[in-house]
Amino acid sequence: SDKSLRVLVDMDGVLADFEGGFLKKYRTRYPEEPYITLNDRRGFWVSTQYGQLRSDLCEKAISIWESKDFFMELDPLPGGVEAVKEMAKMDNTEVFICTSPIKHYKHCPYEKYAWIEKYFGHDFLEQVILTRDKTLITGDVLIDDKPDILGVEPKPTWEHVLFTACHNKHLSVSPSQRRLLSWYDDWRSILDSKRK
Ligand code: BVP
Repeated sequence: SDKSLRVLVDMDGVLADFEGGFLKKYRTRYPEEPYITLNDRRGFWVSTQYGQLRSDLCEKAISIWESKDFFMELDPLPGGVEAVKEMAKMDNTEVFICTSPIKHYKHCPYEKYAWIEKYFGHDFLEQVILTRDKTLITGDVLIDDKPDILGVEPKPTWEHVLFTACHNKHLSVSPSQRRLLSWYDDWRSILDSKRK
């Protein structure tokens, strides 16, 4: 039991309130356009559901998270920063924030680093992994709100624990998939169950 546990924690929808930040800025920028309440969100991709509402709303949605200051100004989700800080202080526990930047790279990667520095401090930037393919990253657990995490590696090393979000709360996931309902749920037990 002296082997380190490596925990990968997603950022958008797990630590940073992407959905809430999106809806607020979308409604401010497009006050006359229809929108989807957080309660009515279904499916991981915001752009897809807006495109289904009306085809031109897909690009309007994308314009929101491609704008300067979108990622920087996201609020932290309740309990997340505290949980990750506590996790990082535990014996035999490595924590990495593992997040996929958008391909419109003008602001997003910079602002993700700035957000992590703001809430965790400069030294925590050592723990940041930006990747578009999380299956390539080795770890014991990945806490992520995206239901399907796919990539080039067919057998990732991590167990994906689904973090509950507005878009996935109605999904019936496979019985083998574990959920973390929020950061006030028992993440310590999930970690303990993976320790060797
Ligand atoms: O950078 C985030 C936002 C973006 O995809 C990334 C998801 O990263 P992870 O949470 O998986 O690390 N994003 C993009 C779109 C549409 C693009 Br077109 C979207 O609808 N939702 C979304 O989160």
